[in-house]
Amino acid sequence: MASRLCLLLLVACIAGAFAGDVIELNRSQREFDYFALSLQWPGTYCRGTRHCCSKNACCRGSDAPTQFTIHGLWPDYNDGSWPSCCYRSDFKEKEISTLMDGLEKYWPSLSCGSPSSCNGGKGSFWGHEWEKHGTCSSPVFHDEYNYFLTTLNLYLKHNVTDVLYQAGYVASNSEKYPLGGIVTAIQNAFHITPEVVCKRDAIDEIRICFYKDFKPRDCVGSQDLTSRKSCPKYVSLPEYTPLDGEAMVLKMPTEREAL
Ligand code: U2P
Repeated sequence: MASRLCLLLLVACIAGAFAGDVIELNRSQREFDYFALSLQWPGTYCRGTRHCCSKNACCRGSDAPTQFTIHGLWPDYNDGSWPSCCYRSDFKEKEISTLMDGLEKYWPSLSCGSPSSCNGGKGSFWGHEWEKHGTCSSPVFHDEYNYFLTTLNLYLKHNVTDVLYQAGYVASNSEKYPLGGIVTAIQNAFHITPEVVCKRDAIDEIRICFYKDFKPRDCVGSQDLTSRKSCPKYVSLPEYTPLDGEAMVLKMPTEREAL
């Protein structure tokens, strides 16, 4: 009787795994504590663009993004670490096909690279974010659609670019702004302290954080201005000048290369 029960359970588990395409990857990771919505500044990121390809939003010429775009919604721990690749759930772009317009606009890849997926392959930026971070957002999210939809809504509700703009912090290749002023503008708008990440003196990312019910909260890396790892006291928000048309055409993969 007992062995029959064991067999039934095993069959049920295998059937479940194949039906949902979900296989437990790393059971040892405990439930996360909070979410960080990580936003990247295209002006800083795109300056590193040396060649172009169709998936890189830095290469959209005059349509290249000029606002913070989404890097990811990351489940994090209060000790500054984070879980990753929590179970196997291979990214399926068709599950989020109805969100494509918003994703292309607000959550584009800013590179031509193919980031690694959790099972060792290479994939899209969205696939990387879902598999590495989205799978660790349980029990809040269990599927791609809700993870991406909620992230887009959170982003649209917390317009960091506009908050900085209203405070006079606009993209510029000549101005330097006090880091404290940028942090204060965000504190005033959302009543929380963000985390700011820089590449040399240029703002690279701003992260705003949320409890599991999406009420805003301080980020863990935000407590002490002087320990804000990578940023100096005065920072820039660089403008990005898209590569010229010739550079783009020359470096675009041919149809054959793209196959
Ligand atoms: O900061 C460098 C990379 O580390 C990952 N990261 C950082 C902070 C955090 O709270 N969670 C997290 O995952 C990011 O990796 P990615 O998602 O890009 O693979 C971040 O880029």
